Amino acid sequence: MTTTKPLVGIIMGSDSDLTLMSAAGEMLKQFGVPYEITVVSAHRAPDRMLEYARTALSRGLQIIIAGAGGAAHLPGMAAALTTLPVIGVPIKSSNSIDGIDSLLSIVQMPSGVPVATVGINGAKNAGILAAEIVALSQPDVAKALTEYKSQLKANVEASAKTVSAQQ
Ligand code: RP5
Repeated sequence: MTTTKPLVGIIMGSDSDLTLMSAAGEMLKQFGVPYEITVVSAHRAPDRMLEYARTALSRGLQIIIAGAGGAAHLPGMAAALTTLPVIGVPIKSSNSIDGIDSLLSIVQMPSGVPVATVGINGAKNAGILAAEIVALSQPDVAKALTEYKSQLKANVEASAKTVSAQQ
């Protein structure tokens, strides 16, 4: 990496989301993508959310990953406030109905304001997707992703051999 300035901003509605959302940061770290991570609640601290989303582009961020549970408005509001791509992570938190409410709150955005939504608790995939976007302009990140995909393939081939050997 030639820069250590964060390129990806990971935000979440509560510190109770942190354990789950850390998986996004772990993937970004693995691929060498600098990121920042913080709590930005749409409902409990709307002014903080406005400030974060409105300044994200000028601060050098390229992507926002936003996770929230229940009435999960943070990703959609972030998308409304910036032209940066926003990846939404629906969280199955203590106040959510198996994460389905979070999923629908995030994925069912009005026309014109997209949020790229991963699966329920899909923070890991959100991190990979963000790295794939960064990789469009960062060859070293693209190389790390290629190696990761090769490892996935090798794992499947190893599993296939193990399963075949058990028959
Ligand atoms: C949402 O409410 C947060 O994203 C979290 O998933 C959920 C519960 O928050 P806490 O009551 O644990 O702070 O806004």
